[in-house]
Amino acid sequence: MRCRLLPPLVVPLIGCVLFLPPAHGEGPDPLGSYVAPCLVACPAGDSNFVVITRQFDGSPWMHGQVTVDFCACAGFRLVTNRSRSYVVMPSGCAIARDPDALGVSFFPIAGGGTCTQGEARVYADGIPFGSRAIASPDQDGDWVVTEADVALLAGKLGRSDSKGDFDCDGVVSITDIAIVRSHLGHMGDLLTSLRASSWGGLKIAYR
Ligand SMILES: [Ca+2]
Ligand SMILES: [Ca+2]
Ligand SMILES: [Zn+2]
Repeated sequence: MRCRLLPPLVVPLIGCVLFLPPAHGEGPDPLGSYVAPCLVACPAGDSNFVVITRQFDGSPWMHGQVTVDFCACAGFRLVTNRSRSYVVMPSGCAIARDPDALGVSFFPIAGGGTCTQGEARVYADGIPFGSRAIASPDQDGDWVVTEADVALLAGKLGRSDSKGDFDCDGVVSITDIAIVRSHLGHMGDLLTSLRASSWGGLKIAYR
């Protein structure tokens, strides 16, 4: 309506564009957004990985999906036995969700195992937002956190192995061991855990 008040020759030049509402499709800004430095994934899904997406003007971005992609990490497996606050993509190795009104995406990632190589890759609207090493208290990937996982981590003490660095201080320390111990007994679910275990592990479970 306000366009009609302008001289006819001026309208095509400056157009009604001036009066359009601000485009909310400005897009997510990788540099102005936040991706948590640590990615911890327990089979029980009790550790939150957070991504906060903002547009280039600093306002929250929530106009598309945020994705965490584990497909480059063959040793890590998502637990997909029940619904969570994110959806598992058809590939089975990536998860996604819509940010909330403040641009915040919480991912209580349920999974186990470690990467022999590769990291989790984060995207917003398909735009790369960086990658993160995966640290799972389930170090051996059988979807149960046991003393065997603690023993594996103990073998990494003093190393800069990001797969065993749960507090992101750059080294595997007794603090990381304590964090894994706090997850002892956590599992995806009993049936999937038993299926993932070797037959020997199965016999031990029923002993
Ligand atoms: Ca385990
Ligand atoms: Ca550490
Ligand atoms: Zn846990």
